[in-house]
Amino acid sequence: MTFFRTDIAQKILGGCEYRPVERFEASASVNIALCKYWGKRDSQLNLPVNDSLSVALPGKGTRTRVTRLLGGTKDEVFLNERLTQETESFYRRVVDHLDLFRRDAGDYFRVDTVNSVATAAGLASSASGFAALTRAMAGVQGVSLDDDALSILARLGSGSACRSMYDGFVRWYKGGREDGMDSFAKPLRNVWRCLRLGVLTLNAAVKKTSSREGMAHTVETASLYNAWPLQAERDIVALEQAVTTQNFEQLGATAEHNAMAMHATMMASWPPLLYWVPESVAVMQKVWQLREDGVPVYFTMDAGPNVKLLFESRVEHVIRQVFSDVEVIQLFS
Ligand code: 2P0
Repeated sequence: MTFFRTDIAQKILGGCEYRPVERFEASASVNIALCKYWGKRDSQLNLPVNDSLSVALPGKGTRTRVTRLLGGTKDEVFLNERLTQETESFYRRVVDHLDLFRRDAGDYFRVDTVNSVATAAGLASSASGFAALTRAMAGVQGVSLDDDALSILARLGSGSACRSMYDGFVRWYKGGREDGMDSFAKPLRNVWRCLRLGVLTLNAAVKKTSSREGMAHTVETASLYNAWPLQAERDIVALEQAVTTQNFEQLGATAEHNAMAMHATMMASWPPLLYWVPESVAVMQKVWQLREDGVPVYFTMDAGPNVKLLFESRVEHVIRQVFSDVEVIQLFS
């Protein structure tokens, strides 16, 4: 049976009581996956092929305010204070998400969304964006939903958004049901105070191939893709164990290996897909040299050219010396 996004929204919201308010504001943090989501078993519902595990970046993300437009004739969507046009894919995706929550066809909204990270530069602004929008829409419609339901609704906007419903370490369970009602994220609750993530923004331009297109292309054309879910399965076990035992080497090595395997899979598609720029490779080589020199630092990379470093506070001074423009984020306060 084929399910549409609206069917799932109906399943979740159908029985809810609505207590609409005029305006609601919500925020959500960006998340960086240590075991990546790459490939869907259902592209309509954003159901993944594999489980993934991420960590949230506190203070980096999206703040979204939704205001009910009285007597409006269409939705208005502002991104970083700019009114987006109906022809833009950003506008379309936001309006499609509003449709999930709209009770009457005449319900229109103004959405003001502000990102504190570069949009579409591989820093996962769509994850925090759809997580914040989901919270704001549930708020403005006055529906009370449990955490799993909110995570599912966020996933319908963008897969990785289901992980941005929580802070800290988060695991997205792929689920097995066709309707995806068992595919949502759960927080791990472990705290790792000395863990740091360093963001190296090498190129903040909008990427040519979106993650959505990139993962579909990889699944369709890369014969190496068959190996990916097996690697992800192994990595997620190792990562959960590393988080529980606070084994940094295990966490870093598993995350870096996972990112490299994802990128190798993309490169094996045809036409090839490569998100790196020469500077990305230069950073990787510096990281490998640092490790040879005895500095425990690892990296991960998403669907973009920017590199994120993983290290602990005791080597922060070395990392800042080697990468003078690194932005260091304390993951747990
Ligand atoms: C991740 N990425 O796990 C992986 C690693 C990018 C590389 O999740 O089509 O924007 O909206 O479900 O969530 C980016 O994919 O894709 C992503 P859709 P999404 O963080």
